[in-house]
Amino acid sequence: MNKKIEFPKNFLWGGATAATQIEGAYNVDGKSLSVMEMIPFIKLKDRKDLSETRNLTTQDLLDSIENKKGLHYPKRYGIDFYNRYKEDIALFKEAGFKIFRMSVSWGRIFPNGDEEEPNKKGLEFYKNVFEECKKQGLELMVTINHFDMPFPIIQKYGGWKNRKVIDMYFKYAKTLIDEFSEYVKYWLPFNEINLGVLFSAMGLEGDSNKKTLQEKIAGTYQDLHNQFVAQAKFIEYAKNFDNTMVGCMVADATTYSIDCNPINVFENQQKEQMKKFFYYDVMTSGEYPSYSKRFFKENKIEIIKEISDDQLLKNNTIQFISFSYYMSSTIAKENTEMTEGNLMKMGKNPFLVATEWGWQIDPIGLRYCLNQLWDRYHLPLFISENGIGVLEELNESNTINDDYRIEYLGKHFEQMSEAIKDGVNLFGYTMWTPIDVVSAGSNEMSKRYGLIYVDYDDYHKGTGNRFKKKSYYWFKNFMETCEI
Ligand code: P53
Repeated sequence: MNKKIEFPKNFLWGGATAATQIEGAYNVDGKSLSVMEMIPFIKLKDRKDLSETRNLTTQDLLDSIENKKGLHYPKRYGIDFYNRYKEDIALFKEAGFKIFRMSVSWGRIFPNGDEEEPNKKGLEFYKNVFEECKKQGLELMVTINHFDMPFPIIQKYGGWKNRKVIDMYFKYAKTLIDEFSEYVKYWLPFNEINLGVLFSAMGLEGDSNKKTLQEKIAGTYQDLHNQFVAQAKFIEYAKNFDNTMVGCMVADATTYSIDCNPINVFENQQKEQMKKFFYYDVMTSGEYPSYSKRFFKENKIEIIKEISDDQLLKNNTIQFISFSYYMSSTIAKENTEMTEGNLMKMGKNPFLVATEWGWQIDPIGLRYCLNQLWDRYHLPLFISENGIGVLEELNESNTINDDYRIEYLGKHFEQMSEAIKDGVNLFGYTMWTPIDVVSAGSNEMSKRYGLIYVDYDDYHKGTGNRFKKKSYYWFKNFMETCEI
């Protein structure tokens, strides 16, 4: 394209990852298994039967501990970042990153959740990683809990529905900020807090298959309330530290009404309220919005609170908003044609092209979303994930000419630049992902997002060696020239 676009000089550019998708080393130095590491790889015949990975029972999870069925659990191996972090961080720096977003694995720090003291070896690993980032001059954004609750907490305490887990989370989060405040400025208490509904189906709610849908939904909102409380406790504590900012992380995806039929337009508004604004509203205002009260009443959902919760939430709201943005979809009251995204179906939009996983690419939807969030909240915004997952193979020159990724990123950057001109206070962006990782939703290595190719297949076979893709060089050049 070769078009110059504008960004503020101090804009924070970088890349994002998550512990269970990169680290591996699932059973070393005292780490416990997290629920994410208990989901087996299932070869997708036509990439349409992802529901199989969602309907795990507690028994499936227990069987996985000793791997009774001889299955492959990709998130136990990641891309071996545990041993290769120095090489990877150097590559991120070389690409021109100013910030690196990563998550800490709870099970490395408090393997059972209820220990008195943190696991020294776990702290040591992250200290080494953070030191390395500091050496390379990378700012850090750390997700405290990126989908990976230690399984012992689910087994013994039943997961988030138990208020004891709030205290366990707080002890874990407090340990992190006590230990690492000098390295980490930006903290995200939970990744994509609005997707909890997916992971409660993966064991967080115990044997969720035995529950009715209504019971599952009600359980999810109770889990969520307890997460909001845990987050507020952390925000309260984080006020003791200078140069620290706590933000949210919501999976955002712009939705449009399928047409101008008022019934569909209103349906879209209601979906937006409960699927995204609800989360931002609670975390920015500390109150449950009025529309949610009606939703809970009509769906017979009763959230059990302690008296002090309301005040705690009110006094401890987030300082910035971060969100992931990959796609958009359409909404209709009655059935409409759907694309098959992993973990969720999305209404088709005839004006957009979808990836092989059914994620509809929509850069203008990002500008729309940025304006929406800025208008509504007037808080600094940060895009903590954005990118494209593709099936890729190294060519004979040991690289990949991923022009589609270059186009995807360039078009999104262009819209971000426009949004900033619209007046939106967007201060940073971490792409998903600087390096190929195991997919969160479909557990594949083959859904590749990286600027850097990693030589592992879906069964973790390969050398694990890293190869720069064409987009890596493009990104590096963009950092220097702002040319897309
Ligand atoms: P994968 C669904 C929709 C939007 C974001 O996802 C999502 C998901 C979960 O599948 O998750 C985020 O790997 C998440 C990352 C994840 C990334 O998006 O399923 O925060 O951990 O890898 C991409 O293609």
